[in-house]
Amino acid sequence: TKPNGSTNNTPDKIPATAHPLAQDPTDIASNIKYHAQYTPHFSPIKFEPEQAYYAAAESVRDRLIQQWNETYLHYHKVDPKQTYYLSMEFLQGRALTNAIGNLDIQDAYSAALNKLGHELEEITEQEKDMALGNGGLGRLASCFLDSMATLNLPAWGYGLRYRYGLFKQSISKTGQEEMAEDWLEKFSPWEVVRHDVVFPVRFFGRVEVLPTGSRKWVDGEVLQALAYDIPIPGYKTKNTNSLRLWEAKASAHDFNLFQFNDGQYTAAAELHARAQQICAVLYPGDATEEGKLLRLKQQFFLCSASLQDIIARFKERKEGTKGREWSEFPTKVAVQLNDTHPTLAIPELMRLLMDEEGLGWDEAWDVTSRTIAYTNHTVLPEALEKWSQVVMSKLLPRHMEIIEEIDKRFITMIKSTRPDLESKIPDMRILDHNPNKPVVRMANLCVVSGHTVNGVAQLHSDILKAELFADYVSIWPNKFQNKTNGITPRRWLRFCSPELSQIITKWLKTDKWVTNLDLLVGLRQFADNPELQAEWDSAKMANKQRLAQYILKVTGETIDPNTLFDIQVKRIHEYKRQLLNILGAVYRYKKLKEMSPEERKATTPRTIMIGGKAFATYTNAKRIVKLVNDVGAVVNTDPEVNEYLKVVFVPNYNVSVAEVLIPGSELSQHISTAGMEASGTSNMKFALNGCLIIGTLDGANVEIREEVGEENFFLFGATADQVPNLRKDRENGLFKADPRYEEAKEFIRSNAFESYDYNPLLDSLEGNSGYGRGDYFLVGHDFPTYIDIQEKVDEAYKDRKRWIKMSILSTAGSGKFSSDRTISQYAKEIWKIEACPVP
Ligand code: B1N
Repeated sequence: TKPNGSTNNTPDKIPATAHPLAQDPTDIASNIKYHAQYTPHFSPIKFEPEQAYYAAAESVRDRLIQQWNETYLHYHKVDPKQTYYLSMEFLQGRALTNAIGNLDIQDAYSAALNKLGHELEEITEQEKDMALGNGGLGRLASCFLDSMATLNLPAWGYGLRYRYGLFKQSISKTGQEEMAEDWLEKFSPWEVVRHDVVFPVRFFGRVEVLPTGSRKWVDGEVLQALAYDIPIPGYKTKNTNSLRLWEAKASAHDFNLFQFNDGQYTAAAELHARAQQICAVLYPGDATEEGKLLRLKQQFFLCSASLQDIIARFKERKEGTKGREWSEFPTKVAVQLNDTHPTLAIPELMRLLMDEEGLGWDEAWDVTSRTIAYTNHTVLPEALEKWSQVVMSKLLPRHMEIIEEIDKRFITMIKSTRPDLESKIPDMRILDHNPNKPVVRMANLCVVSGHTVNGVAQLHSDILKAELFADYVSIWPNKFQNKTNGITPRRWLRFCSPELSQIITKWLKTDKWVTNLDLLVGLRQFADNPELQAEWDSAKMANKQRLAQYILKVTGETIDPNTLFDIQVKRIHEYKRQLLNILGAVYRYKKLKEMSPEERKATTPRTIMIGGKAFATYTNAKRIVKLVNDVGAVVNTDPEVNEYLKVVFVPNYNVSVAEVLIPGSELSQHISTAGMEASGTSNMKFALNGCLIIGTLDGANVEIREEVGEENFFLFGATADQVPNLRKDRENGLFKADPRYEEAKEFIRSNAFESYDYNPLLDSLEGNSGYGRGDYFLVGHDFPTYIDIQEKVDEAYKDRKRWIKMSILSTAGSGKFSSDRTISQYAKEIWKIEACPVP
């Protein structure tokens, strides 16, 4: 202990003493103060919320590190089979509330911070989101990490440490603007750099044939991958897993001192600059050849570093148990590919086994194909990755050889065992020799090489088997599985809505639902109970008020918590049909304008909130963002209607914004064209929080409706099997537009909102064919049933008792959508791993 009081403006009576495992608030306060003084990041005058956040986070990290190390050592000792979840994206959001909650020390931390003159809620707001992902796919990876730790599964996440995550969105007169999101601006207290975990990763170069006949990848440029670990605590368990993120570095001997002293500063540090580019940003724009090459480098960097690490761990443990064979590798290692983004793990594992470890092709192939499994997240053709063979041969010459060999052997196998499929070979093979642009089809490589392929909701998995991968199903009927997505009930209910959680615990007489979400069905028997209904109503109202305050803070708009809160938040994409939502809002506005004041009073007042980011170069998505803002500007300032309707664009939608929006919502929109949204996961978060869904029969909506009951789900729109014929009808001029639909579009075209030219956006709904034209997403077809069901929503909301009952039943039916259930199924049915609890 050092004398205190001289530095840091903290209450003097609390000593600054290291108490890494403190339990009582006074000792925790001392430990927080210890960090403020002895692991400082700021000058020693202030102890404002920001300083308090860093000190509190470091004190939480202290106790995580203890159980984190124990977990690693325990896994090392037991040597169980482990899963490695390879993903280009992890959308972690904030860590402090989650860590404190999982460690079950909220009350003590809250009291400790009070002693230091702070409020826990205010402190946690200081943390920047770790936004190393785009949307659902990245957030799914993060929910999975939470469940793997909570279920005590020996599992790792592997990703990249992007310097800048998903851009920060702001809204100006011209629409969306993007800014770099600097999550590392003031360092992250959650990452630990492992200076002893470094692997070389090569690019370019050539293949050398050795006198033995074996092949070796040489020359080119070599960068270093350095590991940064983030602790992943489980809920009320010691097990604390790791998310390992790689950073690219060049080494000192790549710095040309001679050139530098000669004044050639840029040239001297060229490789250092190229290393920095690799992890500079999440998803570099791929409109240019440079952008495409950089993305491919990122993918390979992740795969190569991760596999070298996995193999090193296998070998390290192998030495302990004499004589373990390479054929045992798949009994110790399961690798899951989060979409095709880390597909290069396949040829990289083949290369490492053959060229570095000396295995033959057949042995290496057996190990690789028994190790790797692949999750598909989309059937959208533009999202199915295809890499130019020319680019791949230059950047990864040895991998291209290996891919060619896999392709060749696959074709040979078909010809000899399945001559009936011979005509399908051009579609099924991995290499597409289109003379204009020969490409490698990554999904095909995954299906041919992996032992299991899964979709992310039942409907999606059915579509994969019936369409995208139908030909492969006839060869390997048992390779294809479904794993319906899930969400962690800790972040998405227990921590983001403490009020509702408390009520659930009270009525179920247990808090076990937090790790056994099926217990929520127990609420069904009380759905009509007026006492529960009153408590439920007031908790929802508190969450709505918190949301209203947030909206006021970020938009300046005042919204009324007594109106129906209707939310659609997700990435802006034409298939997600935010345009249908806003056309509905425009139609509602027009009808309200035409009503008498008395008629207006009889309507159900609504606040429509829409939020989400548009990819920077996706023109129509950006136009939709602008349209929502422009409609809001008119509607919200129209004194005739703004008591009954507001339209608000929520800027910069991200994980921590979702944690405020979702608990405060009553209706949420999941209205994609049927067959196009693989699953959706925010639909599950909303339903879990007692929010009713208006939606199509798409993705996981189908299963949510089954679980909550069809009377508690506002269904509309075409079904997936009708979509192809509806598109054909459209092409054949057989589509008849509903007059209400024409009215809404005409209203926008008449410049009712802004003199901005919305014709190009609306024109995408006209004509009769083509992707993105001729209303490919069937907004026109689904508009009338959408308006009809919205009227049913308005009616239902007028009956408060009925609405609250539906809300309770929605939560009660959400048990299936815990990521604990999803991960248990992956563990059992794909990875074959078992829990390894730290004693
Ligand atoms: O993955 C989510 C699903 O719930 C969503 O329905 C699905 O749209 C989403 C290329 C993707 N699919 N594909 C992507 C992400 C980044 C990228 O560069 C594709 N994201 C999804 C979780 O299963």
